[in-house]
Order: sequence, then structure tokens, then C-alpha cells
Amino acid sequence: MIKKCLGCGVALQDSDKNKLGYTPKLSNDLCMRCFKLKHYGTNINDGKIQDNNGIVNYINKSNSVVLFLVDFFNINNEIIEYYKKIKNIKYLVITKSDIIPKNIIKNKLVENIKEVYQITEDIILCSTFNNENISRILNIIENNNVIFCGLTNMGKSSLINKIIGSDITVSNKENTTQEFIKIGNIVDAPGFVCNYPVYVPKKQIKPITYQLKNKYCLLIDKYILASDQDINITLYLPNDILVQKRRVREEYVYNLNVQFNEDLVIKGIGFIKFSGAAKIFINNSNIEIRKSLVGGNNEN
Ligand SMILES: Nc1nc2c(ncn2[C@@H]2O[C@H](COP(=O)(O)OP(=O)(O)OP(=O)(O)O)[C@@H](O)[C@H]2O)c(=O)[nH]1
Ligand SMILES: [Mg+2]
Repeated sequence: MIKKCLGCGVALQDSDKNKLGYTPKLSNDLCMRCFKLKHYGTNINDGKIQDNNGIVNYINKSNSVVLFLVDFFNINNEIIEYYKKIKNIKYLVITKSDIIPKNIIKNKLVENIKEVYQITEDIILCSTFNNENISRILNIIENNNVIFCGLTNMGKSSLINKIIGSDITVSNKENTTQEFIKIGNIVDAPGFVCNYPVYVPKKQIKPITYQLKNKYCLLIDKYILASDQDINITLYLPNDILVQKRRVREEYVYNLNVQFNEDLVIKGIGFIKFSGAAKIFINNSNIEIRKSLVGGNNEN
């Protein structure tokens, strides 16, 4: 029988150092990639390119209950489309609830996600770090075969390790889990990988409000955001992302309309809530605009 790496699920091999699954000794439980990720946090191989639709097909062929994981900052249409393709009994699990800003009312957030993305199934907010709703997940697992799936870096393997005491490799690098890993009645799926990097926030996010002025733009990480008029915006982005105000230095084409109470989603990082209508410029094509997930009573 082929021996698989306990950390990421790839078949172990001792013949080619540069290929996935390499280990100097086949008696080892981990491939070299997992060993380095676990002990040094370094990634010696980006892993195979995941086939997102292949993952969906595998799930649809099973009769397992599906926990589809996504964190608060990575909810977008592209990901929700994968969620909707899954035909099994399923739950949308909003992970890393510990990083959701304090001002957000969680019940209201769940209502808003249901409304904006037309979700009819239960939504569970949970955190592996502070144990929020872990008991609800345990309950589902006790009574069903369960597949954990979702975007890469959403904490699938961390949650499984927490609830069953397994030792699947966890890291803030994308594509950590390489193959489906079956442990008892639980399956950890490789994460969906999209064409944008998925940031892992380190701590609870504090929303920051800026006035975006006509003559100034914001430099967010490596992206320029400019508006054709003065407007208040609130950034729901990891606080270690560098944000700087700059004087507008060139003519921008303001070709994107954002309305009052809408979010500009920057996929993989987070979103920006607009408190007024504006025409904007942003040099990033991985964006979406939606009715805001936050705001309303007592928020902001
Ligand atoms: N703040 C916070 N971070 C978490 C939580 N759960 C996981 N993380 C972090 O999220 C990152 C990704 O965790 P993984 O468990 O490897 O994510 P995954 O979904 O299995 O990722 P892939 O295997 O690439 O699909 C790690 O840096 C974890 O420490 C959580 O509840 N709260
Ligand atoms: Mg994983």
C-alpha cells in the first residue's frame, strides 16, 4: 500500500528531492515539505495546482455532510459559487471569528450574509483559537460523515486538529493540505486556490475610517484607491497591511461606481465599506462590489 504523508496527504517517495512527497526515509510519517512547514514555517514547494471543480465533484459524489469554511474577510461571490455547487447537506462555517472586529454584531452579520449571498442553510461562526461554537461542530461530527472544505488558509486543518486531536500540517502558506485526508468519519479537503493571494490576519481587526479626498489617494498594500469626490470609507482589512495617504500624482480613470452602504471587496484581503456614493479607481482586478455585510444598528 502507498504510504501517505500524515501532514498533507501526498504519497511519500524517497527518489526525487524536488518532487512532492519526498522524504529521505520512507519510515518517516511526514514529507520534507510538511516537516519544514511545521518546524521552520518555510515552504520548500508550492504544492500541486488544485483542481477546484475536481474537489467539488469529489464532494458531490460522497454522501457526507459538508462544512464549507470561509473567514469573514474572504466571503465573495467567487467562493460562494463553489459553496452553491455543493449538493450535499451543508453548513457555511465562518471561521476565525476571533478576528472579527468587536463592533460587529454577530447575529446581524449572519443575517446579512444570508441576505446578500442568498444562503438558505445554517451559518456557524466559529474559532479554533477561542473555541467559539466548537461544540456545534462536534455535534455535527458525532452524528455524520463530514467533509471540511473551502478556500485555502481558512483553518480547515486547524479545526480538525482541534476537534479530533490529529496532527495535519497547518500553516499560513497557501495550499498546505495537498490531498483529501481521511481520518475516521472526517475528511480534510485540499483548499480551493484562486488567482489571488489569501492573507492570514494575525489578530482581531480594528476597522479604520478614512476620508478619501479628491486630491489624495490611499495606497493599500500595493494597490492605489482613489475617488472622484470626498468620501468616508471604513477599511476592514488586517491591520498589518500598510495603508498610506498619498497625493494624487496622475490622472485616474474613475470607472467603478460604488453606492452608499456598499462594500468594495478586495479578494484575499478584506473589504472597504463606503459611506456615500462615489466613482472610484483601483488598480486591482480581483474585486467585487456588494451590499455591505456590516453596518446598521450600533455598528460603525
Ligand atoms: N485567528 C485565527 N487564525 C486561525 C484559526 N484557525 C486557523 N488559523 C490560522 O489560519 C492559517 C491557516 O490554517 P490551516 O488550518 O492550515 O488552513 P487550511 O484551511 O487547512 O488551509 P489549506 O490546507 O491550505 O487549504 C494558519 O496560520 C492558522 O494558524 C482561528 O480560529 N483563528
Ligand atoms: Mg489544510
